[in-house]
Amino acid sequence: MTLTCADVDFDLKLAEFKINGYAVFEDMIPEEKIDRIREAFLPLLAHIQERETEVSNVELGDPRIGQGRLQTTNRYTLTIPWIEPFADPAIYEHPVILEFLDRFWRPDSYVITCYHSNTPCAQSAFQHWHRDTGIAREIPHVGLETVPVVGVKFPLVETSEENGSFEVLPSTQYIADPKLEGRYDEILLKGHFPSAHRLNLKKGSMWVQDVRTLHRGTPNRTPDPRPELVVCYCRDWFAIAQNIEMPQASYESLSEKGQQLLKRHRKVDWD
Ligand SMILES: O=C(O)CCC(=O)C(=O)O
Ligand SMILES: [Fe+2]
Repeated sequence: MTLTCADVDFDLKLAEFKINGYAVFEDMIPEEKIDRIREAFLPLLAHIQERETEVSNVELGDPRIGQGRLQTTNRYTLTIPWIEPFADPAIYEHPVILEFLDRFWRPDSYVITCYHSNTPCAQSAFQHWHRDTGIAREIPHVGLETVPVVGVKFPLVETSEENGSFEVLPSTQYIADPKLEGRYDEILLKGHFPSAHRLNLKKGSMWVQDVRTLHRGTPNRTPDPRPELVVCYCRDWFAIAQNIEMPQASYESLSEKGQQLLKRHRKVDWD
């Protein structure tokens, strides 16, 4: 059984999100759906692994066969194409996620700006501790109570200490001290930070990430990739240089809610 809105204490989940800087929901996506998505994802990953042998900041390629880059050793970043089975309203219009965002922001006040993935593969290493935004550079240098951008993430496999589960340092989303920015690895690897926490997730879980919360990828010590997909949502007044690409016909086939969420898409010709 998958989770419905009636099963969720949203006030509690919002409090977890506001305090910890992330919130996890289990049993959100049926396992068969995740398995179908993983089967479609692995050839895209294989294509990037074969093509991208040098670390790069730029994602190259056609998203339908593989747009992505080698981010650091054996860790890949791919854009997810807006096609089946990835572009599934059961995921990007998940009622629990939309109810959470409606309450956190305001109904109809946010859009989807990206569909992406992070995949540590065998022999990947720790990432540097980082945020997925720039305090001061992108988000103003104040501890904003309500973050304007979140990532909604779901792993395509169970994640564990062995296969490189995501690590967060809870409650760091409000730190907005320019003197600390850029020094987190130096500080966190030296000092005592016992609240660092691994998100060991069941398949079918989704979690919402405040992009400011400090985190890092960890080594995958298994032979199998650990893919996680992320749908980015942001307030509709927030400018961000990200767009989902899709042809006009795909946009027209979306539900009314889908069209509203994807109104910032960029049209492409995929014939
Ligand atoms: O998926 C992971 O383990 C971490 C990836 C990450 O934080 C990033 O690439 O920004
Ligand atoms: Fe990150």
